[in-house]
Amino acid sequence: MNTQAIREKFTELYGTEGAMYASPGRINIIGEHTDYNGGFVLPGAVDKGMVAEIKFNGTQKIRAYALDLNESSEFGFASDADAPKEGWAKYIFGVIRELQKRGAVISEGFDTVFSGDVPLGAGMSSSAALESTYAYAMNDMLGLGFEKMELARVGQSTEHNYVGVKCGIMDQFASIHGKAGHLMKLDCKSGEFEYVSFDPEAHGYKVCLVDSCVKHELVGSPYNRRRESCERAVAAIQKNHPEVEFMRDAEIEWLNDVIGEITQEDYIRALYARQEVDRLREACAAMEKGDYETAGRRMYATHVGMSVLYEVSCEELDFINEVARECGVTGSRVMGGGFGGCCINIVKADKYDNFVATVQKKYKEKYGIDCKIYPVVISDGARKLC
Ligand code: GAF
Repeated sequence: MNTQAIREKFTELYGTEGAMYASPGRINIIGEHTDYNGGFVLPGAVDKGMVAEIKFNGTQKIRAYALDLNESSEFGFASDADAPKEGWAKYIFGVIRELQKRGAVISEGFDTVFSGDVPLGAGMSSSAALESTYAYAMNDMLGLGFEKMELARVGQSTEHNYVGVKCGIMDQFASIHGKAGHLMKLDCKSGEFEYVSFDPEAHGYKVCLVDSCVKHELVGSPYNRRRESCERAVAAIQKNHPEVEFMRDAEIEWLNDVIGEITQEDYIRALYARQEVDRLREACAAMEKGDYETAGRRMYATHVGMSVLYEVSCEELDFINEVARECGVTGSRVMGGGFGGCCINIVKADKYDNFVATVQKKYKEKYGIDCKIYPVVISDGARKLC
């Protein structure tokens, strides 16, 4: 990441140097849209993320500079009325406000420059990386003493209350907790998680993302409507089974029992969410035995569910998924929130080069766009750089 350029800009703007913090984006092998349904997810942090240089400035203002956009923003942080106009600055503002709501005393503002190499809108959680960078940095610089999970919740609440996306916990969790060479199997209902060693190369596989370069936009988008559909299905099921808190808790028969009480759309959304909970369990069990082929079949099934039932894929991602299937890729599916972004692929090492060349060629022929390939390197989570 471009720490040199951040430092130069920081010195130019503020005439001094600050501390540098970084947080990564994430991949997710399987378990999509399960986090806010109380299910499991299987993310890992990646080698792309956000870096920020920060120094307290003795004023009541935060002066922020987004290096990649060449934009600045200056705002107070005493109340929600101080919210900045710039969309990107709302993430920093939201994190500070959410820390304050949890009792943090932030007595002065700071100067900051940040930059990132997580592709925006690719479903790799650039926004969570930004939130995690500032949440982690403030906790460290001010000695606030928040647990890592609480820092993840600070980022999630920022999305809910200052950005307008009713996201689950996966992205911020992964960005904060990431560990090189490991995935994290998180139970999003209990908050319990375990690190799972992930070394596909040792099993003869490679993992890459194919970025459709079609932008997804979660803000004010159909993402929240998917969540509301699942919540309505849960409310209907609760009349017969009050113990059901999330779709994860429901049997599919219980969902079928209320089919006449909810819309067809709510039904297929909830069905996907419940099926995905099982698919994750099956894929995890298979991968623990080194059976990537079974895990890969579950990934394809997830893609179908996300495309047909949850309707968060798009023509371009369906095309990439189909090319993957034709090339004998072991597992492939749309990753993250959807509505564009990346397909994640687990590929046998000897099929990798052909897949990459074929998908690039066919995608260009069909859509006139160069798709991007990101080899997946599972890396550490939020940290201080210097
Ligand atoms: C987005 C959200 F931010 C996550 O919480 C998660 O729901 C994901 O979409 C889908 O699994 O990245």
